[in-house]
Amino acid sequence: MDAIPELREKYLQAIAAAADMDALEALRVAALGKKGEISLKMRALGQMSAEERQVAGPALNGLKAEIDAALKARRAALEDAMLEERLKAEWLDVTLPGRPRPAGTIHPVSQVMEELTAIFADMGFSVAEGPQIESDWYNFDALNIAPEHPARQEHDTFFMHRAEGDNRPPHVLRTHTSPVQIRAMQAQGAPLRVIAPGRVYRMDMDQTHTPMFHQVEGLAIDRDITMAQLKWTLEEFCRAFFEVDQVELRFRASHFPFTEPSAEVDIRCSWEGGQLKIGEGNDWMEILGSGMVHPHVLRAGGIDPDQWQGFAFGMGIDRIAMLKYGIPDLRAFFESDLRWLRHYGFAALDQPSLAAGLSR
Ligand code: 2NL
Repeated sequence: MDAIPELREKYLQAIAAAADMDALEALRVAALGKKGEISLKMRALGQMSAEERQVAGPALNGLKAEIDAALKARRAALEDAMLEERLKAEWLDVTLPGRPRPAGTIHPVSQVMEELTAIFADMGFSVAEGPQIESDWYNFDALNIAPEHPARQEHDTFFMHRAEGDNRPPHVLRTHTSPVQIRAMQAQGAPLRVIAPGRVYRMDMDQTHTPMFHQVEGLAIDRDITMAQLKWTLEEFCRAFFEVDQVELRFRASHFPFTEPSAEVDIRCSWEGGQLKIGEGNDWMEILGSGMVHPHVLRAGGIDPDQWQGFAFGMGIDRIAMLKYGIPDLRAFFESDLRWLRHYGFAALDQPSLAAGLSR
């Protein structure tokens, strides 16, 4: 076995050179463990003479203390180095700007649907929804549209394919959201105040028409509903929707199968330098159709026309979105062009509510 100075030299050198905690622990065991070199030497003190012991004892104790201290110092140094390493690896600049996340936008049609829903909700209308594939009864017959009516013909309406021998009634892609209101009448009876916003389909495709577009219809039924209330409701809607203090509406006599009398509604506006202003000027722009619900239609909805009457109206959502937000081309609405969506889309947190000041 080595003498004390050799042991001292050997362990102090090895400890100083230990590369990690495992190597250090192995050295501790080799020197000071139960069967470690220094422990064995201490055990051997018993066999020595008193004189020998007096020299060897303190020397061994001193060596043990020295090695203990060297182990502790090396452990601390290794721990420091490890921490230093980690800090280097996990370094983080908290002043860097956040990474941009791709965020979608709200389509102008969705935005406008939310806006008009909030406005009509404030006037006591609830939202009704229904299927986009309808029987021809709900889409036409119930609305007093005769079988010979041109709107029914193949060139306007998308008919669902039917296999030979299928005897179910013909079904169509709804050409307006009126059938939703027929269903609302049947399900809820009178009195009733609903709007029906949604997708509708007509076989039409040019600069200003797409085969799918969006419509909102409204229906108010009570014992003594009048056209004056229709006019007030529409004025109030236009004031809130277009965010102007003054609006003026003009009713022009018209004809729809489902209303009698019927009126097309124009709004006072001006077009100057390609800029539309609502509520002022000397132009009139048609924005919707309306009228008093035809007795046949009330009856189809299960409502007695001798007890109840109502007004109804319908307008194109895509068109009023274009007017309000100055969007020039209808067809771009449905092309899913990301640049268009980013330009005309709305932030998800920019949702309308009357409390947020939509109405005035
Ligand atoms: C237009 C004209 C209109 C209606 C829709 C309707 C619905 C029921 C009963 C009676 Cl359930 N009428 N809807 C009434 C008048 C006009 O739409 O030009 N739309 C874009």
